[in-house]
Formats: sequence, C-alpha cells, structure tokens
Amino acid sequence: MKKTALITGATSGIGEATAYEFAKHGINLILCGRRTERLNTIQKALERLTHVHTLNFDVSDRAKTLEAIESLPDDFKTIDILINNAGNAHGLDPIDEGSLDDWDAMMDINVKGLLYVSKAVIPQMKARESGHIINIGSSAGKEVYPKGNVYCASKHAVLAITEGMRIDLNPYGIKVGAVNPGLVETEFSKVRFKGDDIADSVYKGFEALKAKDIAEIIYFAVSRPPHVNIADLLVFPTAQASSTIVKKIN
Ligand code: NDP
Ligand code: 8X3
Repeated sequence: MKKTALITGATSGIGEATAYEFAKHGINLILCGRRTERLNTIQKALERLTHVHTLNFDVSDRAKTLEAIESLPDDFKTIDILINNAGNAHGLDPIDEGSLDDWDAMMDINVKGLLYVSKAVIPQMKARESGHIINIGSSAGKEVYPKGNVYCASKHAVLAITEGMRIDLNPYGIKVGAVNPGLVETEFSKVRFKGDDIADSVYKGFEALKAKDIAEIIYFAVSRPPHVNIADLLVFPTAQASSTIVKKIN
C-alpha cells in the first residue's frame, strides 16, 4: 500500500528536494507552502510519478493551518509521514539589536507553526497507532553561535519538541525523529539576509550541503523497517566542523 507524506515548506530547498525524492519512490504527496505558483509547478512535475495534492497556507496562522489540513480530500486524509520542514532564519544580529519582527517570525513559524501542523496531524496517527514524524531541526538547535540567539533558540525548541513528541507518542507506536543539518545551500540565506548581497557569500569558499543530500537522508529515515527509528541526526558538509568552524578556500 502506498504511503502518503505531508511536507511543509515544499516550495524550495530541503522540502522541495524531499518531495522529488519521495515521488521517485512512489510516496503520495501533500505539498504545503505559501507560494502557490511554485506549488503548482512542483505538482505538475511530480504528478507523472505519484499522486500530489497541494495546500497553500502560512504555518504561523493557526486557524488557516488547521483549516487547510482539515480540508484534505478523502484520498489524502490518511497521513503516514509528516515532515515538519517549513522555517527559516530571519536576521543575524546581537541580542540587543535584533528586530522584533524577525524574532516573531522565527518563533511563530519555526516553533508554533510546527506545533500547529503537528496538532492537526497527530490525532489520526494516534488513532491508527502508526505514523512517522520527522522534524527538521538544525546544528543551530544543538549549538548556539554568535548572533544566532533567537534562531538557535527556535531550533533548540524544535529539538525539545521532537523529544517530547517521541515520549508522548511512544505508546502509540509512532516514530519521531529530527534531522539537523549544518550549512545547506538553499534560499535560506536569501531569506535570512532579506536579499542583501551578503546572502550570496554564505556558501562561498567551501562545498555546502545540497538540499538533495538532506532529502536522501530523510528518505533513508522513512524507509527503515518498522522496528527502526532514527531519533536524531546531525549532518554537516565535510568542510564544516561546528557552527563557527568551516574550512574555506579563498
Ligand atoms: P528555504 O528558504 O529554501 O525553504 C524554506 C521553506 O519553508 C519554503 O518552502 C517556504 O515556503 C517555507 N516557509 C517559510 N515560512 C513559511 C510559513 N510562514 N508558512 C509556510 N511555509 C513557510 O530553506 P531551507 O530549505 O534551507 O529550510 C528548510 C528547513 O531547514 C528550515 O526549517 C530551516 O530552518 C532548516 N535548516 C536549513 C539549513 C540551511 O543551511 N539551509 C540548515 C539547517 C536547518 P513559502 O515561502 O512558499 O511559504
Ligand atoms: C541553518 C544552519 O548555521 O545557518 O540552520 O544556522 S545555520
């Protein structure tokens, strides 16, 4: 029987690459994001490989999130795999200089958005006593770096929520794990630096991870046998040793 996965943040980067990887393996897809045009383009590309449904909503909008997931047609109502991926960093500033809007965005999207989506999906997994949730954390969820303050806090929260989910959902046989990447070359830096020139320099001088590298790891995690749960993975590019140590060539 084909499985169905709901992926948040499927319009670019890691989420989009995971959609392609899952489609290759015949997993039915519910693709979520705010950019409708991109959702439509990806749906068109992947419909040749699998069944695809799109949901256009902002994860930080509680009512819209619950409404969107509630609106799923019968064919897509049973969600076997949830990939909580939507999120971004907004800004990189010392704690006293950070923008309140950036802080709100990171906590509302990376933390509360993940909770809202999970709240909408978990009851059916619990009722079926099966399901798999993968939260996309970050190396920033394991280590705080200069000026990373609130982004790091949001990703530390993702890790704590992952552990909490794993404990609370353990009686129901639901797998819960986190994949925590280091530097991945996506639109992430463009969002963080709001299109500033600095965004282009983030991945210069070393080979960063590609979104596909993480997508393949996510597929590996969801394709393990029923008794195996990959609980927590930290994935760096070879050039990276920690959040602040990256071997670069000029
Ligand atoms: P991208 O910017 O390429 O993708 C972010 C995705 O999140 C987009 O699809 C975007 O879709 C979606 N998204 C953002 N805000 C919202 C929102 N309010 N509501 C719904 N969807 C939203 O970045 P990445 O692929 O790199 O990031 C994916 C995840 O990986 C994030 O959680 C990020 O923190 C994490 N991560 C990234 C790393 C990196 O170096 N790139 C390293 C470690 C972790 P849309 O704009 O269409 O809504
Ligand atoms: C993304 C990795 O180091 O840019 O979560 O915070 S980092």
